[in-house]
Order: sequence, then C-alpha cells, then structure tokens
Amino acid sequence: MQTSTVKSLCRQNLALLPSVIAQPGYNPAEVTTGIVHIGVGGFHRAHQAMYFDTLMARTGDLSWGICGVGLRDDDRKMQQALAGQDHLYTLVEKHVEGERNARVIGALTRFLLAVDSPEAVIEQLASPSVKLVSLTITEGGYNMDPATGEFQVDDALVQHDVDNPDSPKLVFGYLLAGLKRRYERGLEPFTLLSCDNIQHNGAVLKKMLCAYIGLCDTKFAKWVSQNVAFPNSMVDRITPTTTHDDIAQLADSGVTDAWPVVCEPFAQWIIEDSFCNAKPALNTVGAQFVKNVAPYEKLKLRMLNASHSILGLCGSLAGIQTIHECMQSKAFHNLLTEFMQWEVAPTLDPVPGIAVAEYQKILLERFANPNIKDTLTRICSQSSAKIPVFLVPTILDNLTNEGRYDIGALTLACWFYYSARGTTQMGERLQIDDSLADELHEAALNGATAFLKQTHIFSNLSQFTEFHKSYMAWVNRLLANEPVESMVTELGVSPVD
Ligand code: CS2
Repeated sequence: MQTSTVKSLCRQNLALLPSVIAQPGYNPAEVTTGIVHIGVGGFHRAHQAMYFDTLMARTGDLSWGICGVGLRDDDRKMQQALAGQDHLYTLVEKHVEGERNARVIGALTRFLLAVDSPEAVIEQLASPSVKLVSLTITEGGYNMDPATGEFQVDDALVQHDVDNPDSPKLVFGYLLAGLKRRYERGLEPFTLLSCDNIQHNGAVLKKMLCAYIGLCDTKFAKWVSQNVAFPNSMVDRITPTTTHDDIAQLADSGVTDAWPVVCEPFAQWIIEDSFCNAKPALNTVGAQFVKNVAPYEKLKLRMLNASHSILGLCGSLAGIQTIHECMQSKAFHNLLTEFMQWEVAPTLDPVPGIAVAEYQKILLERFANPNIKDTLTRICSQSSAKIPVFLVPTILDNLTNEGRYDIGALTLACWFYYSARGTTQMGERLQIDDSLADELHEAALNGATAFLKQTHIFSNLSQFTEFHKSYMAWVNRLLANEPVESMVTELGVSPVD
C-alpha cells in the first residue's frame, strides 16, 4: 500500500477509509453523551463501547454516546491519542484461522482527564443527558479490604478526597460530587454499572461508595443507597495489550490509528436487570439482562480468570511468553482441563442456559487462539488484586468441602517463586507490574510461609495444615530447581484416567 493512500483516522476521513474497515452504522457527529465511563482502557473499548456502537447502529437512537474519564495521570496518553482522531478508533477482531474484522467505533464523544479538569468531570456527571455511569477501574480500584470486605478508610487519598470534595482523586469522590449535584438540581440519579472482574461487582461498588459517602454526609449516603441502582454484571472479552505490530498492520490496510484495540471474536455481557434511570436495549445486541448475575460471575471469574492466572504464574516460571504458547503445551492444556473439572466445577452453582462442560471446551479454544498473543506479563499484572478474587475463594471452598486444591497450591507456590526471585526458573528476569510488588518481594524473602501469611491476599489459607503442606511441597520442588513443567505434567493427569 502506498503511503499516500493511508488515511489518518478522523471523522472527515471516514468515507475515504478502505472498505475492509467497517464504518460506524451512524454519523458519529450526531451522537450525544448518555454515558460516562471511568477507566477507558482496551477492555472498555473492545467491550462496552462496542456494544453501544452496535446498539446505536441498530436502533438509530444516538443518545448512548460515551464520555470517557481518566482518573490517573497515566490516562493522558489515551486522551491525547483519541483527541487526535475525533475519539474514533479501530477495533480489530482476530479469529483463530487468521481472519481479521476491523471496524471503526464511533461511540466515544469526548474524553476528560480528571487531574486536569475535575470540575468538567463533575459537571459531566451531573449533566441531565447522562443516564448511566459505568466503570472499569480494575479489581484493585474499589478500596476494599479483601480480608474483611470493608472499605479501606485509612488511605491518604480517601482522606484527601473528604477534605477536597471539588477536586477528588479517587472514583468515590467524583461519584459523590456528581450524584450530589444532580440531587441538588432535582435530576434523577444515574445507574452505576461496574464492569470489573469482581464477584458481586455492583454490590461491592454500592458498599464501598456508600461507606465513602458516609464519611462525608451520612444522610446522603442513605439516600444513595435507597435511590441509586448498582446492577451486578459479568463482562467477558479477551483483549490483549495493543502492540506496535497491530498499529503497523492497520497502516498496511490503509488507516493510521494512534491506538487501535485488538480482541478475540467472543464477547459476553450479562447484566442484572436493575436500573434507576433509562435502560439501554443492550439485549437487542447480544447482552443479556438477568435477575441474578452471581452464578455467571462465579463461573467466569473462577474458570476463565483463574485459569489465566494459572497459566500466567506457572507459565512465567517456565519462560513462556503468551497464553496460546502455554496452550500449545499438552501439559498446560491438561492442567487447565483438570483444574476446571476438579477444582472449579464442583464449587459452582447451576448457571441458567450454560452447560459448564461446553463452557470449558470453548474456553480452551479461546485461550488457544494464536492470533491474540495475550502476554503472560499482562495476565500477571496486579496479581495481588486478582488472586484474592479469582483463586483464593475456590481453594477455600474446596478446603471446606473436601475438594481438590493441588493446582491452586502449585499456582501460589509459583507466585511465591516469582515474587521472591523475579525470574524464570532459567534465571531470566521477568517484568512484574504490581503495585504491591515490593511488599510481595519482601514477604517472599522471609520465606514461603511468610508469603502465604499475608492475610490481606490469602485470607486464612496458611492456617489450613493440609493446604500449607501441599503448597510447601511444590515450593520445595521449585526451589530444588525441578522444572515447573514436570509438576504441571503430573497434575494434568486425571484421577480417573
Ligand atoms: C485476565 C482478564 O487480567 C486478567 O488476568 O484474566 O483481563 C481477561 O482477559 C478478561 O477478564 C476476559 O474477559
């Protein structure tokens, strides 16, 4: 392709884009802001924004545009990339066989960086056109103590926000300011939809937000708890980090996009049918409204996300780089089959409309997609916030119900080694992105038991003698330099084989 034919992505160039890149099915200039989304990363752009894009194209109701909000200074890169292209971006679905479907998403209307303009964010939240506020602020963003389930009040940023209600730093301060302004103006509150990988994410958001508001205004906390809807939701779509190659490949097909998103073809969104403001007809574009999301969340977190963490932590020690490379190893493939069948399935509740065996099979196929190239570095990032949600509850359930937990124990042993040494078993340095990395390293230097005794991560797991024994056995074998693959192979053999 000649450079001169490559078009930069913006509204003006939409009609000139090559036909292999699908256009929004509506005029993005006519979209109005009905949603504020806090935490615009790849996942939001591949998932919720895609659903709203399809919804607007399908129904012609253009009132579901999204104003993105970034709370961290780090979000500036995204703000700038999107501002330079009228908030349009390309979403590329990569299929197992190599086929790619690229489309331009036009659902984002604007992007505000809270650190630059807190007042603009609060005013946007208070806008009468806003009906829904959604969040992807990561598992760690809820300020919840995993051991007690309570809001962590002793946090300098929480205190800062209580003292500075007009220029908060955390999400809770913004939500309070936005809700209060609406209340004072006699406007209905917005629905607050958490889209993070947390069991009971809506209920957790409600509890944390109301606890925060309670520190500032107990009467208003009560009003929020009675008048704002916080639907729980299960979200799913594997979205790896965008690479330079992804950008170059798009340029080869004729479009310059500063920050496209790539993802798998699969997408799922199950939302509790509980709204206090207008409800988008997402059921017409593949999402599902249900009465009770809990069994779906549990299935997804315990099967998909925990399996990811297992591949991430065990695979990192083996020097593997990506999820699909793990899946090319029969031993890792078998390990996941065993884990899902023997350690997870017995802990699940019946999931309406989903056959668990079929779900497992599809998951293994999704992980094996060679075109996604999801890195173990991404999967292991913020393990300190993920493991307490994805894996520890399953192990605890199995300890209570005399179930199996060896694969869980091996994974935690690998995490200990990963935190203590920061290398593969061959001594190559690993890139560790975790806000608790130093703390985890310190704990691990005090030994494997001290590592497991971090109750804010592992709850009371260290007190279960049989679990401690299993974990220590794996730790000792890893420290004796036995390759993790041999343990993976050993555990990948079904007891009924
Ligand atoms: C991953 C998730 O971050 C992780 O550890 O398991 O990002 C996963 O890819 C998504 O939840 C898929 O829906």
